[in-house]
Amino acid sequence: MKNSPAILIVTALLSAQLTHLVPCASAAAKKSAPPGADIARRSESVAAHRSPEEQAAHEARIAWWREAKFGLFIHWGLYALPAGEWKGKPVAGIGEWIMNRAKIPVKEYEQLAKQFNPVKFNAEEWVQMAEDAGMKYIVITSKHHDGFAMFGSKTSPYNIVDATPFKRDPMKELAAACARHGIKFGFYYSQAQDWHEPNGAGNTWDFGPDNRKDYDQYLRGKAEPQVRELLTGYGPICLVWFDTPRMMTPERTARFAQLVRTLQPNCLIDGRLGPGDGDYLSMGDNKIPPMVVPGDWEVPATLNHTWGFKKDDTDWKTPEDLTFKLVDIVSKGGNYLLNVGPTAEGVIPQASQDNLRRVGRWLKVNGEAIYGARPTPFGAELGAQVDGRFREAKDWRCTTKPGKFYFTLFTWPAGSFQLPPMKAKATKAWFLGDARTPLRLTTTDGKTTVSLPEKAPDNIASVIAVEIDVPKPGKD
Ligand code: H79
Repeated sequence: MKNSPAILIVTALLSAQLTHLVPCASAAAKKSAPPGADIARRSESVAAHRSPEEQAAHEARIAWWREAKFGLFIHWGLYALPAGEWKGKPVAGIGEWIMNRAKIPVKEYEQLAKQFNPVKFNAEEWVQMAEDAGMKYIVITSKHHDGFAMFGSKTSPYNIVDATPFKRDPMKELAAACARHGIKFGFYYSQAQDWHEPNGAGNTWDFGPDNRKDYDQYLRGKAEPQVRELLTGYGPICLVWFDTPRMMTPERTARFAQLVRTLQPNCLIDGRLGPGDGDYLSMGDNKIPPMVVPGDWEVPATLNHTWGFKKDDTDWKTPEDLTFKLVDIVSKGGNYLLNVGPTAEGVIPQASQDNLRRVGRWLKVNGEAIYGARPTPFGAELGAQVDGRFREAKDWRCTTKPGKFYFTLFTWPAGSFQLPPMKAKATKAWFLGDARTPLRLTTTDGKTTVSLPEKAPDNIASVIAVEIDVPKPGKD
């Protein structure tokens, strides 16, 4: 099937908008190149420009993140009030884009602030849920493209403390709750698009085309001062998650990077600030690469089809699917940042909570295969080229730690599991959660199999831990 001109134009616009920071998914599926090769190149180029000093600083601040693997993304803002519907009509697309999709004038959209009163918001409950889900960091929208600050800001009165009946600063409460739970706390901040500001990027319906705006006036007058506020008023911030770097030149990018590096040297910068200076590569939204990707990278993803709450979107990914995606991403070397969209009352939809907690219960038993784990040394289990197209395989995934392999089985084999060909010798095997019961290992003709019971011990996926004896060079 050929792509329609409309789709091609949208694709071109999106890839232009996310210039070299977010890999283009369609390129990964191109016929001749090995799958994932272009993404691997982009990932390596993130680190390429760093000086040795910068590289050392980067290594120090990203160490926790490499262990963490699994984080909670929260999209919360005024858009939770219309929740995907404007003037009685559903508005297609992601919920937090409603102002743009329905071309709502600033004067009208602003009125939402007067009704925003999330009395059911409870920071402790949100952070407890993240902990129950096995997530190690939280990233929340401090300001999305609509320009509304969800924190008390001295820079602009268009913020939750000054413009709503709620009057509280939920970011202060979340920062405190995260500190109590030992969960890292970070901010999403839309640095480029700001549909509330005459000189911010994106609002062409009120303010005309972006190329006629005084963009630096907006950056210096609002975005940079607000990022400063976020990095000085909320304790240690683990990460600032910038997005959609429209019109972000290297000079503008460097201004934000310098602000972050000066105020909080341990704070990470995601891969969407602008050209250069990110600590890791951000994959496209919901885009899981087909192969192992070297370097540091993250997949930001939704539980349904929207980031901000939409009342009609109840198409939830199952706990089984979420667990597969988590293991899949970790086995390819990445982190998974998984989103919830709380309601305007301040409640995380029950289905999101239930599904995330189910993943958390799986992690309680099997987390050893995830936290701090390195990617698969094999790769054949991920899939293969069939008729010039990459066909994904989903039977099992492998993650590793020094001296150990973890095989997570999503399809239960009859009788035994054959280990992939390896130089190392497998010396011991057991199920995570049952380390005291050894599984029998048999080697014939150089092939090692693990004997399995008839029934899988875990309803979602069982993990076989295998201890290996790596041949030391120069011995035997
Ligand atoms: O914050 C979430 C999204 O709002 C943000 N990134 C994640 C983490 C994001 N900003 N832009 N995009 C994602 C790409 C946007 C694409 C679309 Fe559209 C928005 C497709 C449909 C609505 C723009 C407007 C392109 C077509 C119509």
